[in-house]
Amino acid sequence: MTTEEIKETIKEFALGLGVDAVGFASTGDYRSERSPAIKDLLPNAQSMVVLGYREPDGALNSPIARISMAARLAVMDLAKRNNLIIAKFIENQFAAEAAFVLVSYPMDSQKGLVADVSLRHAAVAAGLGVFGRHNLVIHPVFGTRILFTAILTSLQLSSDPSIQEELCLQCNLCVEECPAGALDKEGFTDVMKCLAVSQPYGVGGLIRYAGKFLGAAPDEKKQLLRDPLFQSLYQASYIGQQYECFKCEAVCPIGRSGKKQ
Ligand code: B12
Repeated sequence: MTTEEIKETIKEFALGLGVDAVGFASTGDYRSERSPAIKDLLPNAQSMVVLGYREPDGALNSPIARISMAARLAVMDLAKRNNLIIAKFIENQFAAEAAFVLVSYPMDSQKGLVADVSLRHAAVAAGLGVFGRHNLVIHPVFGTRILFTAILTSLQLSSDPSIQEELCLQCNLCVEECPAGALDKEGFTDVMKCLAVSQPYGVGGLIRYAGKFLGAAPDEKKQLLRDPLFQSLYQASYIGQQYECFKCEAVCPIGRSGKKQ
């Protein structure tokens, strides 16, 4: 089989599992300054298969973050399962090694908010999109409403052609509608501002709650455990109900309607 045939075989297999977009990148074309080297993650890695999953319009158009989060959790589940199936397919069919990263977690706590693989840079390298004003990757069909995972493999596969067009409309809606004001400076997301609004029940919220709880009198402690805030923290850590904001994805007009496939 030629490498193009191998790519086509993997792509067809992945699309059959509910993946919406598939691209390939040679590790040499993946450039993410702050991320670890791919060789540190899988010494024999030569390329990566980048998988894109569209998030449903309805989920992102809902004013209730919980509804958006329901679709996010489903994408995360599907993507996790598919990563394993596709990695084993690659190993079995082509006698190669394959390992993968998930949508968000696990992450190295020592590195702060830098993941093992920057999936936006991987998607760009695999010809699946370009960065927009919101610092998210815009896919030509699905717009910003797409999430990525990646499978690293020892297969030597060439990169798909990169997208040359500017897909961002520079409409500035993402900047104007960001409730945290986290996108004011071009090419930079103010992470702390974004986190405060998008993940109020994340580790920061948990630390604040724990501090309050530890300093409380016994009666107050009972009340604090019945507080809806405790329920939200519990849901965030237990079922991964993390995000309370999807605004920069939701307001982006690209890929919002029309035929998807
Ligand atoms: C940690 C993390 C965050 C952190 C920090 C973000 C950050 N600065 O990187 C927080 C919590 C703030 C966050 C927020 C969000 N995230 Co997030 N996040 C991640 C995660 C897990 C790791 C990212 C990472 O390693 N960053 C560190 C390094 C790589 O970033 P960096 O080099 O500093 O690059 C930054 C800038 O320099 C700039 N940049 C870099 N190169 C270039 C090039 C150009 C041309 C431009 C214009 C900008 C630019 O963009 C980056 C953002 O600040 C990824 C998943 C993954 N494994 O990649 C998801 C991921 C980036 N998040 C995603 C999403 C959707 C979100 C949110 C919308 C929240 C939500 N509800 O889902 C917001 C969007 C915020 C925004 N508009 O920037 C998606 C993006 C999908 C897409 N289509 O692009 C990802 C890829 C998850 C996924 N698997 O699909 N996220």
